[in-house]
Amino acid sequence: MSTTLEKIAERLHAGDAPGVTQLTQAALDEGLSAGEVLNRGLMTGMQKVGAEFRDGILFVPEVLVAARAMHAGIDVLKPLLTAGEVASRGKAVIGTVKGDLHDVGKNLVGVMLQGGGFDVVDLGVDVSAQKFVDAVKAQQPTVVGLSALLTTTMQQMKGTIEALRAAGLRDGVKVLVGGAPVTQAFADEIGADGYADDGASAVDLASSLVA
Ligand code: B1M
Repeated sequence: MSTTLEKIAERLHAGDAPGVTQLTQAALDEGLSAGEVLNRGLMTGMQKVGAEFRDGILFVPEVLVAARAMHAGIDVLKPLLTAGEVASRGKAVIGTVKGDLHDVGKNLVGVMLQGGGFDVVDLGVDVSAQKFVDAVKAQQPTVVGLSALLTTTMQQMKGTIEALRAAGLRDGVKVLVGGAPVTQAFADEIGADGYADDGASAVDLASSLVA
C-alpha cells in the first residue's frame, strides 16, 4: 500500500490539483512536516514529470497541469513555510528572467524568503533587465533574486546584472541567482553575489548577505 507521500507524488504526476491539495493536507494531519511533504512528496512527483518531459513521454500540456498541481500543494504548505517570528530582513525583489516562463521554483523561493523575514516583491515571469532596474529604483530592495530554468535564458541573468550596474544600482543590492541550470561557477562568472540551489539555501544566503 502506498504512503501519503507516494500518493502525493503520483497525483502530482497525474496533474490532479484537487487530489494534491487533499493529500498534502492529509500528510500534514498525519504529522509530517512541511519540508518532508515538499521534498519527499511534491518534489518527487515533479522530478518524475521532469524526467518524462525530457524523454518525450510527457508533453507541455501534461507538464502544465502538473505545475498547477504543484502550486496547489505549495498553497497548502505556504502558511507553514511562512510561519514564525522572524526579524524583518528588508525587501527582496524576485522574478524569472526574460524569455523564461517557469515559475514554480521562483514562487517557492519567494514563499521561503517571506518565511525568512523578507518582504517579497514578485515581478513574475519573463522579466526584462529593464523591469528589474525599474523595480529596484521603485522598491529599493536589499536583495534581487533572479530565477532561470533554461540554459538559453540563464544568460539573461548576466544582462540584468549589467543593467543594474549601468543604472548605478548594482552596489546597493545583493544579487542572488538560482534555478536548475545555474551553478556557483556561473554565478561567479556573471558577478552575482550568491547562488542557491533551493529555497532553504536561498533564505540562508540572502540572510547572510544582508547581515
Ligand atoms: Co520546462 N523545461 N520548458 N516547462 N520544465 C525544464 C526546465 C527542462 C529541464 C525539462 C527537461 O527537458 N527535462 C527543460 C530545460 C532544458 C534546458 O534548458 N537545459 C525545459 C524545457 C526545454 C522547456 C520548454 C523549452 C519546452 C518546449 O516548449 N519545447 C518550454 C520553455 C518555456 C519558456 O520558459 N519559455 C518549457 C515549458 C514548461 C511548462 C510551461 C510546460 C512548465 C512550467 C510551468 C510553470 O512553471 N508554471 C515546465 C516545467 C514544469 C518544467 C519542469 C518539468 C519542472 C520545473 C519545476 O517546476 N520544478 C522542468 C524539469 C526539471 O526541472 N527537472 C522543465 C519544480 C521546482 C520546485 O524546481 O524550478 O528547479 P525548480 O526550482 C528549485 C531550484 O531550481 C531553486 O529552488 C527551487 C526550489 O527547490 N531555484 C532557485 C529556482 N529559482 C531559484 C532562484 C534562487 C534560488 C534558488 O534565487 C533567486
